[in-house]
Amino acid sequence: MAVLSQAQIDDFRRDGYLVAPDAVSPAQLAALRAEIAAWVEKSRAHRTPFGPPTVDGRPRFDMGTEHSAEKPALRRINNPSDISAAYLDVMRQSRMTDMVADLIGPDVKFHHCKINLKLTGAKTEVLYHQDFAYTPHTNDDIVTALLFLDDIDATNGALTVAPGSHKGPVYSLFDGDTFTGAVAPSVEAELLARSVPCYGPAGSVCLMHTRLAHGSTANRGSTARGLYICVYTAADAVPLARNPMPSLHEGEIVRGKPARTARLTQGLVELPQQPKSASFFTVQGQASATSA
Ligand SMILES: O=C(O)CCC(=O)C(=O)O
Repeated sequence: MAVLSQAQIDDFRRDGYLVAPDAVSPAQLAALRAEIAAWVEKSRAHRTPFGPPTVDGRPRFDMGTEHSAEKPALRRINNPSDISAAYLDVMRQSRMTDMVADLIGPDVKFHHCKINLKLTGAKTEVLYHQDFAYTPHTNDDIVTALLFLDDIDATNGALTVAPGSHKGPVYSLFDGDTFTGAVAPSVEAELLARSVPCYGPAGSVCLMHTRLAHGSTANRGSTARGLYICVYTAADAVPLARNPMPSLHEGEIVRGKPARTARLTQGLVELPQQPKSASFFTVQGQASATSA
């Protein structure tokens, strides 16, 4: 049964994104937020990124350099659906998943997920990029669903997006031979000039086309900003690069059935470099906490 209206689907196709309210039930939202609170508490005992490790052996929890026991700066949890029943449930079984199926279904496959947290005082920012350049596939029927774990407004580091950029080029994330994980500064300036912010109450979701250019600034407000970010693809979109964040549930069909064929879109894609660190923030030049 369709959850999104035709007008919302048309908006997504035109703009490359859509913000919709009530993507999870109040009980689901409360369970997600309770996990976050517990993980933030746990991070106080750690000086450097920590486990339980991800499928490929990297730390699951990453903190910014400003992290301390008194003022935690936990900024990333990799594939929370691998370690939390609440996050797994929302990934598989929520209005958010139904909305994604309305956009790229009926057959939908899970790729990976993560939480990006900006606690108050956190310096974390996200430089402009398109997700497709990190996760190229045989076609671009791919949606990044960014679920708001907190109320997001003009003060706390909202996501900003460049409407319509999903119909333009896929920008390089390289500076010469160096993988920077971000578009060139001149491209970012041009994208920022035509960007709009995505605000909304906790429980809303921003559904973003994989080629939409986006980023976000640091949290300068007095409330935390958390996003639960799930990447879903059409079942017949097949990865052209190793998953930057492999998950126990990678490839799981969350709606419909598996594909027998891969659908190919013509074109050239630049292949990303795979991160070795706990999160892409380090690739974008923002070091993790150290014990020094
Ligand atoms: O955390 C954010 O503001 C943006 C997240 C994002 O761009 C990403 O993880 O690809």
